[in-house]
Parts: sequence; C-alpha cells; structure tokens
Amino acid sequence: MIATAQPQPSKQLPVVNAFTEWDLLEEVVVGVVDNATFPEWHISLKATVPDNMWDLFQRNAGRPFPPERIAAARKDLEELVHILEAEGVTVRRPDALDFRRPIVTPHFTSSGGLYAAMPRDVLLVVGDEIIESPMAWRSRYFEPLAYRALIKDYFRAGARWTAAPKPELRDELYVHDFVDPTEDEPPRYVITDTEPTFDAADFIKFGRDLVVQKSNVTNEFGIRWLQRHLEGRFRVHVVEPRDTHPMHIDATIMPLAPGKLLVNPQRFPKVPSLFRGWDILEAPTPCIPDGHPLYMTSKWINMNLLSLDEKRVVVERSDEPMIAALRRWGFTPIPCNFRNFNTFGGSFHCATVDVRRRGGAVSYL
Ligand code: DAV
Repeated sequence: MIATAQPQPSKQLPVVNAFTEWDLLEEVVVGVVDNATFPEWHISLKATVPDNMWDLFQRNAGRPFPPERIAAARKDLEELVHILEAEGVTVRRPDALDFRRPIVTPHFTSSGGLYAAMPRDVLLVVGDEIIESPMAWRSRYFEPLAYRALIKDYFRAGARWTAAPKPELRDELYVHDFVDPTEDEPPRYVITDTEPTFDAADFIKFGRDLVVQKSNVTNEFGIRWLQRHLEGRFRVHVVEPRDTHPMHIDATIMPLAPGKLLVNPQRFPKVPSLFRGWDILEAPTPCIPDGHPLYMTSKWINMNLLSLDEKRVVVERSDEPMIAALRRWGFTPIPCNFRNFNTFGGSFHCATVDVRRRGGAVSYL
C-alpha cells in the first residue's frame, strides 16, 4: 500500500488554553492605554511607585496621564499588535473605560481608576479558565470590567470563568506606617493578610506548576485561595526573590522555553532549587536611559518579554544587550518599539495576556 500524506487534522484546542509562557501562541489580549488616569495616592502605592514619581502622582490624582505620553504609548501598542498579527497571532483588545469616574464602595472611595493597559495583572489564565484577580489597589477595583466583553465571548465559546472573592479593601488591609525594607532586612509588605488579594502578574506558568511571589499586592491568603481553587489541577509554589519593592514577578523570572529560565541576577543571585536542571540565563543589565520616565516600574522591565513559541521572543527595539543575549542563547528576537509604553509600568508580558497557546498540562519542574 502506498502511504499518502494525509492532512493532519489539527487538534482542536479549547478556546482558552494556556499552560506555559512559551508554547505556540495563537491568541492574546493586548491592553489599551487610552483614558489612563493617575490613581489616587495611597499607602499601597508608596511601596512600589518610584520615589521620584510620588509628587507627580500626588498632584495629579484623578487626572489623565499626559496626553502626549498616552499617544506615544498607544503607538507602541499599535506596533506590537501589527507584529503579533504578522506572526499569525489573533489579537483582542479590552475596552478603555472612563477611569476618571470615582469609585465608591461600602468601605472606601477612590478618585478614579487607572487604566486597561496591563491585562497580565488583571486576568489569570490557567488551562481553560480565566480568573479575575482580587487586586489590592483601590484604584484597580473595577479594572476587570474592561475585559468583561471579551470574557463573556470566551465563556460562550467554552471557557471557564471565575472571579476570585471581591476584596473589601478596608483600611485594615494596609500597613499605614509602612516604610520600605532595606536590602538586608527580611521582606516586608504594605498589605496584611486580612483577606485574599493577588495580582495575576505575580504568577508565572510552568505547565502543571505555577510559581508565585508574595508582594505588595499578593498576600499569603490570596495564594492560599488560589492553591485551594486549583487543587488537583495545578501546583502552586512560592519563591522569595530579593526585592525591596515586589509587585509582579515578571521582571524577576521569565521562562523562555522548557529548561531555559531568564533570571534577574540582582533579585535571584542564587536560583531556587525548584529550577534544578534548568539553564539559567542572566538578564543583561537594563540600558533604559536615566531620563526616561518610568511611572511605575524599575528598569528591570527590560526582561518583561513575550514569547511566541520556544524560539521567537518579542523584545524592545533599542535594548541591544538583550537582543544580543537572546541571539547568543539561540532565540529569534523580534524587535518592537516599546519604550514609551514602558513609561506606564510594563513591557510586552504586562501588556498582554495569553488566551490560547498550543500545549497542555505537562510537568516541567
Ligand atoms: O521592577 O519588577 C515590574 C512591574 C510589572 N508590572 C519591577 C516592576
């Protein structure tokens, strides 16, 4: 009998399917920066917003970010969308809500919201499930609503949809006399454990395993809630980087392929034993110029990369050290202008959330 090449029926994946940071990316949500608004000043911001920005935030609470900065960041996002589409990825966008509207709940008020620029913070996609994060910043209380049209679509197409218990964000959640820990002190956080809170960006996916850090937005109670919620499907491991302002783990570790972990050498001078056997790729020192405004992040945002598969990685166009390092390690860097987006507190990983990648619940750790 002559064997003829049959077209391989491509296995139909669930509409939402995300187990790793590196499997072939098919569909992604890219944030929007329109209507970005300075959040009301609050002790929770003091723990993470760079000191040189405090005054600007305090003076502008509830007002829009400078329109020229928003326009420049929007242009970066457009470039990212074009690159992703040209690489064969379906791109969806959230709704830019009116973030100037005051937030009023039984327990607090806030002058307004923030933005819908960072889907990675808001939605935790694990396997076929979308989980809305119980975020600790009062200004971000309603941010999941920017994604509701998308989530409802995905639900109708078969996804699981969960919202973690909506936090109360009462005064007692926060440490009101919080001062930053020094490098030599054990970690300390601006939130307590009175109720579960987390931002999705404090979690990184490794197949059957998630790795999380405690931070100024993610507490022990939040991690326990998620652990119990995912029990039997995923394991959740806590790591403790050396970071005096922890908020989101995706400028600290970033797996680029099975067995290949990009690591922030300052925050993990010694890599946790969880990653035994993995190649450790030390992120090059960031090259963002000092004068470039960064409202809500350190320069280590240079390692906040988005992988399209085990080879292709989207990287900031002017980050020559990172581009050279990726090439040396055998990856295919795809440069995209993103400095002006970085100003708003994130890079490619923050600005996106994976909806569907090929691959399943494999154990890598
Ligand atoms: O320096 O680790 C990461 C922020 C991502 N939203 C940092 C900030």
